[in-house]
Amino acid sequence: MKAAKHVVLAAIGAMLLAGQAPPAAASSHTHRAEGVVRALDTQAGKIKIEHGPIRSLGWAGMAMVFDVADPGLLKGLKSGDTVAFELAQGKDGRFAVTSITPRR
Ligand SMILES: [Cu+2]
Repeated sequence: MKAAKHVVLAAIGAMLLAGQAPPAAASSHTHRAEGVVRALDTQAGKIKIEHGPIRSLGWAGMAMVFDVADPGLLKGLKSGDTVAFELAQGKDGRFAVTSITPRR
């Protein structure tokens, strides 16, 4: 799974940085990205986004499903919307969308 690969890569990165920064720093850091909405699940609080490269995470562009920090963030969004969004890593290592804004 692509999302799982991200978690593994993030964990490796966290280990490499362990000597210089407390692990908690990773969870409070926010990453900015842009992409196109490909699917929405407002009940489950999930969104599939075809995102461009996210340089701050070392991620290539791809389509992937993200958890949403607050299901209310999905209100008014639809498939095909171009969006700017922010990601933050939770304590469980998973990345969740913390803000999302359509660009029409
Ligand atoms: Cu991805």
